Amino acid sequence: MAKPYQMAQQLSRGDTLLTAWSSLPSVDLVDQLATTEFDAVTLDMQHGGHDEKSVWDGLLAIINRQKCAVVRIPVGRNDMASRALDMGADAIIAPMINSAEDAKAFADSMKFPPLGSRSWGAPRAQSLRDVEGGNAFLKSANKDTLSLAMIETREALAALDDILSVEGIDGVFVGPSDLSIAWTNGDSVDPTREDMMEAIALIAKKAKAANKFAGIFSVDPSDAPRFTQMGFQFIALGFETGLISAGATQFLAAAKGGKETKLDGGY
Ligand code: 3PY
Ligand code: MG
Repeated sequence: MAKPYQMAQQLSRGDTLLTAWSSLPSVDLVDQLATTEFDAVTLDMQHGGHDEKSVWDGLLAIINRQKCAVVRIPVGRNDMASRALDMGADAIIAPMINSAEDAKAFADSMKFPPLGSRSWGAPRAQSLRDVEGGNAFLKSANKDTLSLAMIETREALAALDDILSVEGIDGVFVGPSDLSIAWTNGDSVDPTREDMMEAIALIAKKAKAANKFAGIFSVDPSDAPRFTQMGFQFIALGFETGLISAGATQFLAAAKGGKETKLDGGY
């Protein structure tokens, strides 16, 4: 079943989208994530186990469930950014974008001419997105699909204005774990550090001023409302392992009589 591109429109009208983060390259798990109330599923090729085949299969599953489909590519793999768009993704997250040059190279692979040099050939995306004819696809693809540049180093913070001014970059996505390592000069990884929050809020503020979107990985899900307040509209919440163990903890607590919540085991 097809699903038209909608993510860009949803963000433009001010919606907040919560995404599950898929690390395990199993199409059944991806499909399960897409059946939950998450608005999107993000397939992680940087640190997760996803490869081209699991992204190909996973995107189909997510789109069939009428959810937004996002891929995080490995560092510098702009060829994979174009390929994941050809496979049907709504948005691509590129890690470690540390300069305007990094941002330009990423944007170039994401957008058709004259904005970039994305190469033509997306019959699968066209069919999954129900776009009639190549010219209609060509006309709308650059605005329908989103390039999100990760801000997660001191260099990226210093170059933020330049990164945001690159045409073809639709938004930024904060990686708080790497940012915390940079923040502490390699001393610790602590993505929820209070002393980074002002800098993180400034990223969302600058993105908005530049008319671009802001997203973030919210390692502690209870921080999500705070990030929304700051202006982040695309918030990643967690991977399968965390979701499975949180679910197991809740089920076991209920089984041991500790919870009144009615849980459904799916049978
Ligand atoms: C980070 O926090 O560094 C990330 O890349 C989030 O996935
Ligand atoms: Mg990172």
